[in-house]
Amino acid sequence: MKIREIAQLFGIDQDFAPAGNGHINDTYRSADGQYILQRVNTHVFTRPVELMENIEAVTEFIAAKLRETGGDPSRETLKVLHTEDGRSYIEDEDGFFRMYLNIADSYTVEPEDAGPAELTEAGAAFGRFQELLDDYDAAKLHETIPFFHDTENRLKNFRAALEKNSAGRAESVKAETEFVLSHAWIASVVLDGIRDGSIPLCVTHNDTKINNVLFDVNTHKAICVIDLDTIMPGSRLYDFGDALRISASTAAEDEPDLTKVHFAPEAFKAFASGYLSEVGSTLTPREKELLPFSALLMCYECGTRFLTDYLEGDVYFKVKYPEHNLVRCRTQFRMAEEILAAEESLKAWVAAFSDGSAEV
Ligand code: ADP
Ligand code: GN1
Ligand code: MG
Repeated sequence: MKIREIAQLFGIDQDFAPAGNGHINDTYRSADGQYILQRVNTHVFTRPVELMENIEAVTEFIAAKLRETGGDPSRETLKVLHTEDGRSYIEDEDGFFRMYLNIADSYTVEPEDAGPAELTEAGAAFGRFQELLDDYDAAKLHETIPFFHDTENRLKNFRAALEKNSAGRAESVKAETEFVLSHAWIASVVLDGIRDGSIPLCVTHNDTKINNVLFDVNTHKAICVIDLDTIMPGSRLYDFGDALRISASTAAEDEPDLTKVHFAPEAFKAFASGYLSEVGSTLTPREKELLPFSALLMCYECGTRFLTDYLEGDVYFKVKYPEHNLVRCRTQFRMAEEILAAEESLKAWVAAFSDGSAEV
C-alpha cells in the first residue's frame, strides 16, 4: 500500500513526507505536522508485534504517571495511535507501519554536536525515563532480542567464534583477543548483581544515543526519550553505560587513529549530573557505585561484539571496508582502558555529587 493509504487506515487523510535522521526505520511526517508514520525495519526487529506490545505498554504507563504528576503526556512521551479497527500497526507487503503523534517544536542533537549543556539535558531525560518506569514490572516485557546485554553470553559467542575462526582472521587479532580474555571478569559484575538482587531488573531502552532525545526548540530543554524499539528487561546500568560509551568519547566509534580516541571525564560528569538529579534517589547503592563501571562494561561488551563479528566475517554490523569491525573494536577497548584507569576517581565524584559536595 502507498503511504497515504496506510495513513487512511489510521483515519488520517493527508500526504506524508520523509522526516528525521534515523538510520534504522523510515520516518515520515504528515503535511499538517501532527503525525509521524514509521516503517519499522523488520530486518533488524524480527518480532515487530511483540515490539509494539512493549512500546504501547510502556508509553501508556508513562502517560498515566505524567497525568498523575502534572506532566504533559502529549509532549513527554510517545503516543501510539490506532487504526480505525483498533490495531497499533499495519502490516502488508510493503512493510510494517505504525503511527505516533508528532511532538511539535522539537529537534535532536547528534553525538558530535553535543556540548555540556546538551549532555546534562540528555542525562536528565534518560534519568527521568528510568524514574518514571521505576515501578514498572519489567518481567512483563517481551525480550525482543534475547540475551542482548548478557555480557557472559557475548563472551561465550566470542570464544566460539575464535575457536571456529570461520573467516581465518584469528591469527591477526591476538592483541585484541588477549584484551577480551584477560578482562573476562568484567562480563559478570552486573549479572552477579542482578542474580544477588543488589541490581533490580528494570525497563531498559537499549539505544541511549543522545539523538534519541527530543529537545524543545524554545527552551532547549530535553522533552522526552524516543526510539523505543529496543525496550526490554535489563539493568538501568546498561542504558547509562551505553550513553556514555558514545557521549564520553572524544572520537567516533570507528576512528582509525587511536591517538584521537579518549574517554572524556568532563562529558561523563555533565551527563551523570543530569541523570543523577532525576533518578539518583531511586538507584540502589550498588547501581550508584557501578555507574562509572557501566561505561567500561558497555565499551568492553560492544568491542567484544565487533571483534566477534570480525572473526565471523562481518555478518552482523554493516561494514564499509574489511577492517571496519576491527577498527571499531580497538576504539572500544581504548575507551575501556581509560575508563578503568579513571574509575576510582569517577566513583568518588558520583558519591560526592550525590551528597551535594561536588559540582560538575
Ligand atoms: P530510528 O530508529 O531510525 O533512529 P527514530 O524513532 O529515532 O528512528 O526516529 C527518527 C527521527 O524521526 C528522530 O530522530 C526524530 O527526529 C524524528 N521523530 C521520530 N518520532 C518523532 C515524534 N513522535 N515526534 C517528532 N519527531 C519524531
Ligand atoms: C547497533 O543500530 P545502531 O547503530 O543504533 C546495535 C547496538 C550497538 C551499536 C554499535 C540492535 O546500534 O547494540 O551498540 O550498533 N544495535 C543492535 O554501533 O544490535
Ligand atoms: Mg533514533
